[in-house]
Amino acid sequence: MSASSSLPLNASHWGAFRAEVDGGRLRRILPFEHDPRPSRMTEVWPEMLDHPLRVAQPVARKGWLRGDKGAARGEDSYVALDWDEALDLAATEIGRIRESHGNAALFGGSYGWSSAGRIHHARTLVRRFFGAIGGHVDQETNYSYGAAMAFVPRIVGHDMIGASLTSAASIREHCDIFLAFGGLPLKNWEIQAGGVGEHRYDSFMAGVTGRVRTVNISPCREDIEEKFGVEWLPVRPNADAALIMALTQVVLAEGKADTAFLASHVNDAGPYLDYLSGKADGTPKTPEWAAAITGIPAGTIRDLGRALPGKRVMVSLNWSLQRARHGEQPYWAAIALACVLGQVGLPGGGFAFGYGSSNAMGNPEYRTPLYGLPSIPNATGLSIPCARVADMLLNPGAEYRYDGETRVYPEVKLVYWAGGNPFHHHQDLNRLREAFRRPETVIVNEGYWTATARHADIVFPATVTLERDDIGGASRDRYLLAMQKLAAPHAGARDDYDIFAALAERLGNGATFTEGRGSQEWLGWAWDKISATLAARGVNVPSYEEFRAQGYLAMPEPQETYVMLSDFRADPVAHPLSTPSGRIELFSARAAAEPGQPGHPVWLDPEEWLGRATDQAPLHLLTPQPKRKLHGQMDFSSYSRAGKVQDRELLQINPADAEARGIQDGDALRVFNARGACFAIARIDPGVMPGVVLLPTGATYDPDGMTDRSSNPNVLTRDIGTSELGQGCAAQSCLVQVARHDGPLPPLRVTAPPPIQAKED
Ligand SMILES: Nc1nc2c(c(=O)[nH]1)N[C@H]1C(S)=C(S)[C@@H](COP(=O)(O)OP(=O)(O)OC[C@H]3O[C@@H](n4cnc5c(=O)[nH]c(N)nc54)[C@H](O)[C@@H]3O)O[C@H]1N2
Ligand SMILES: Nc1nc2c(c(=O)[nH]1)N[C@H]1C(S)=C(S)[C@@H](COP(=O)(O)OP(=O)(O)OC[C@H]3O[C@@H](n4cnc5c(=O)[nH]c(N)nc54)[C@H](O)[C@@H]3O)O[C@H]1N2
Ligand SMILES: [Mo]
Repeated sequence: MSASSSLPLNASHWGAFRAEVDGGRLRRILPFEHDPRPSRMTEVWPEMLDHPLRVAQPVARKGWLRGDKGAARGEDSYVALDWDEALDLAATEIGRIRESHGNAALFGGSYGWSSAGRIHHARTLVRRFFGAIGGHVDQETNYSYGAAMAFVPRIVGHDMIGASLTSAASIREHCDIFLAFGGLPLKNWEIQAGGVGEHRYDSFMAGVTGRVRTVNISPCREDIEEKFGVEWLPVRPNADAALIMALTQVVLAEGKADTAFLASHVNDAGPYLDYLSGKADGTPKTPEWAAAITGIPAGTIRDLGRALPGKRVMVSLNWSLQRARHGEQPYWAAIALACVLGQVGLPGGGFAFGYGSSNAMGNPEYRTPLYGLPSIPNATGLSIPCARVADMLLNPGAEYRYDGETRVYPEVKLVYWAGGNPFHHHQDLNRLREAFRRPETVIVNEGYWTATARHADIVFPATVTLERDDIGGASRDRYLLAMQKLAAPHAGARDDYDIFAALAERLGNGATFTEGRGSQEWLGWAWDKISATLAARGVNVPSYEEFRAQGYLAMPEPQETYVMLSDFRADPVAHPLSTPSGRIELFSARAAAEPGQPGHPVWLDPEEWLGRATDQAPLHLLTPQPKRKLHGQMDFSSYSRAGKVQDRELLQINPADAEARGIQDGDALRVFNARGACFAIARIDPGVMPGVVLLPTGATYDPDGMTDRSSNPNVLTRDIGTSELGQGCAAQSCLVQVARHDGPLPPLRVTAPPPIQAKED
């Protein structure tokens, strides 16, 4: 036992940790004693608890109080309110809109990563609140893998996304060739939704590299560090579907397809095989065809395709590949390649989505029991695919296609966000800003003055996880985590739970929301359910007090090495998939019903990619997840800032592209296209393929007209769904220009809260 193990524990999506608390103040963060690779991101908590950007008291926007109908949202100053005044104001406004327009005018989808603890999970609470008061417009799917989440279940059934991937142990033992589309970046394994007890990147990589031939197929070499000895195959962004199709075509042309598997487990491979051979459209999808699209020499593609048959092959795609126009297609093509090779359901082989996207992928299922507050059914039945939020606000009443249906955007009058930051996460922020001026009222619960809080009419100051007791964990992580309150709430901050309970009470639905419990009682309720679940599995469960004193409960180590779809492979009749045919659909009638979709995997032009580069926008911008933070969270911590220069993020650019623009390493840059502009600092990197630049997400949007004074790449990205099939976020399809910025960089405004007046006279 290490000395720190007697200290109180808490957890975030980037890791569990222990804390030294002295005289009511948080002094220091120490790593969780069982974490083999603790994230440095946890260390910033002491400075973030009382950071100048904390929201200190409830406020209302001045212009809104005067009835400006949203005109000054994002530019205004605020008036401080006391809690009762603010709660009355918000409840009256929600009640007024509910009365005059109905619950379908209330938007409470509130997409975002909230906190790790389950009981105080803000997004769960905002949805429960709206459930209690009669319903709202919700958001479905997610930004991470929204296109796949909607579409892949139609092709291979449920649970193939994000859930149980073939275990790392199975790859270690059986895999010969691991095709890593988008790489296996270390930075992504810092994070796991719900809290991380163990960062297991090192043990995962030890199994996936070395004996196994691993190919990093990505525009960016550092997606797998060179020390792992992997091959790097640079590919043009958004071109992966074409590469996968050509690999499949090589296998077919060589007569090496597993025709028995196609006959027994696949629904109608015929149309796709005819497309690959060229029988359908006159264009065989050969390596030569793909070379022109992917930028990879035909010989390299042919050699790789010839190497696959007879080997155990894992076709692994990161989530980033489907956050692009027609992002459904590389996933579908990968499933098809695994079928043609006959690898689906074999140990260490098949297809998988997300090994490189989050910690613990390929871990066994610990089935860590976790309970958030139960949801209350949404009486309106309305929801939008989450990434269509600006479309909804800008086009009330408009029809759109999604997942085989025609839907209509509702007419939203009030937006409530708690636990998310759309001015971080959404594409084309100048358009979102326009959209956010449409509703009559915007209410936000936040711990910090984020760009979203700055676009709200009423802001409630929320506590952060370290100011609350809670329970966290994730089903692929060994530890159930007892999160302990380490500090008193900052200034006037309150728990989201208490804010929603008070609003529900004022709206006459208090008992429905609380069921007579406070958050501590809900914690007891959750523990009872956890204990019962574990006891039923024969686990020796400690008392709640013992659990909290230890800080965690280790789940029993599962024995099995899991192989995705092994049941289905063994007996497709006894274990059919939840697809229309019960088999893997390489032809889908649902897909074929949409315009431009032939019903099988297809290469479709993403409109903004290197194949359509222009003089105005010649570079493909990729916007990966940031290394030193989770999205926009902790953007102003010292750790995040240490990765920036002049408070701007680094843009990775190939030496040839830099030279053509007279750019030297460390130069200030302007990054721009027709939608907007932002600033960055040049990092010249021969490990980025020519024509591609990378600027991570996460910088706090600081608008000055169409320009972001900071480095938020979402002023540049296009706000369009992946396609009618999935309507996911398509951020990775974006063309830009980059130029040296010789003058001084504009001072940032978002390093301090907006102007707040003590009280309206
Ligand atoms: N260009 C581009 N854009 C992208 C992506 C991309 O690849 N490229 N990726 C997308 C993806 S995958 C994602 S998941 C999204 C992430 O987008 P978000 O999840 O919206 O981003 P976060 O910064 O994590 O926002 C969470 C917010 O919740 C707040 N919060 C934390 N705890 C609490 C709490 O207890 N109560 C309350 N009220 N608030 C709390 C935090 O302060 C923070 O502001 O971004 C998407 N955007
Ligand atoms: N440190 C840190 N880790 C995180 C997060 C964070 O904010 N910070 N966020 C978490 C969340 S919410 C999510 S959803 C996951 C996201 O996980 P991913 O979507 O996998 O992450 P990204 O960083 O967007 O992309 C990974 C790599 O894919 C490559 N790539 C991009 N486009 C293409 C393409 O068209 N083809 C190919 N072959 N490669 C491409 C890029 O070089 C990039 O570095 O990350 C999680 N992990
Ligand atoms: Mo995500």
